[in-house]
Amino acid sequence: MDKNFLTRLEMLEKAHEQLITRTNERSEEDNGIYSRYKNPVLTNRHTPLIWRYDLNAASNPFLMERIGINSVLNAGAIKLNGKYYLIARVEGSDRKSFFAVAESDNGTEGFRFWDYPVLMPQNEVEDTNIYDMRVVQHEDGWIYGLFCTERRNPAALPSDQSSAVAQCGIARTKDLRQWERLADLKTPSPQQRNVVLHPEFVDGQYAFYTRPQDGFIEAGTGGGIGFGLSRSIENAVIHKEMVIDKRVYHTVAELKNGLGPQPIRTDYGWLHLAHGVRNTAAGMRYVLYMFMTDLNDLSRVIYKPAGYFIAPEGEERVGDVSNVVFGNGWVVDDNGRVLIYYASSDTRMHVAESTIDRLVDYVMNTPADGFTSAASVRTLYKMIENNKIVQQQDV
Ligand code: M1P
Repeated sequence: MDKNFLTRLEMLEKAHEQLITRTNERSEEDNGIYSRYKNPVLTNRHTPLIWRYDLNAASNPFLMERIGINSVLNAGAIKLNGKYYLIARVEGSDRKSFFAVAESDNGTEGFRFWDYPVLMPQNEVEDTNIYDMRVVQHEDGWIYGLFCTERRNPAALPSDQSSAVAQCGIARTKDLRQWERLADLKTPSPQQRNVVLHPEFVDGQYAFYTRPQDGFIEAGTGGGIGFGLSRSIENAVIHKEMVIDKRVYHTVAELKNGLGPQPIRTDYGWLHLAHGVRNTAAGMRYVLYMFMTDLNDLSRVIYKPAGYFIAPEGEERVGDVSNVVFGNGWVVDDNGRVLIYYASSDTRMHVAESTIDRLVDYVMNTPADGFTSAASVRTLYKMIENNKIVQQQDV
């Protein structure tokens, strides 16, 4: 075998191994609510060399990358038998996304992709693109993956090659390796994205969080985080969809929003992580926010802090679609630690760490949005006045 080929192969393997095995530290800057980890947990360079390079010196003498991977983003997350799994959206340089499982022992570093990505079974109408899986361990015993399936709009004129229809695809598995594809979710809305399955039955039915939308990009008259029930999961149909967290003018979610991962049950209510989108002169800005719903009435929001929980910071601000953070996976450990996985700028995956106690405190005790500048200043006044009293008591 050619010496240059071998030298290059060794160099590639060494660099790849170094990237995967590097340690990840928690950042010292923290707001008391969560701490970010310094390094991304997954990037396009974490994908296996055997996906990207033909390692045969005869057919690839220059050891070129034959299949480009553009980005690794918007991963669902689950902990099984003590291991942490990210079911990432991997996007090739051909713009097609697919799912691939990466595994870690501690959830903050060492994520390694399995050799084969998920070969998602197809329904009668093939998906053109699939992305953003929410992984839910349901009380019925299955692990479900709900994801966006996108196809070209059949009504689009030949001159329009970007108009698409987004719907919710559903698949289930026991081991993250073999997936059984079920029928796409049917709802009253023309399009759906960001659909999440609730982990428990509600009134004996499967409960879904939805994001109704009129068009592919714009929520239109739709939008808001919806909620609906279906008797069946094999042929899931929601007849009645109600919006439980709507879009509101001049908030972080005025343009659109969508639920992130499956909610977490706490003693006080269900904790939710979602993304909110606003428009700016520089394009859309995606941030993460949180809220809590009632334990008995899932459609009732009982706490919602004003503003964002995580916004793009530093290097996170720049990427394929800049000024975006998007989170659709989190994991709760037995000791109450919560690992929040989020993607930045549609390019790479990060992790932040918190606890159930901190998140509950944040959601229940952070002031709610007053929807005007004056209301925000009144909230500030209350904080300042209370702090003056505390400071006087301390003297
Ligand atoms: O580019 C930002 C995000 O845009 C879409 O999210 P939403 O449907 O809420 O607008 C999705 O394509 C998502 O994958 C992407 O990260």
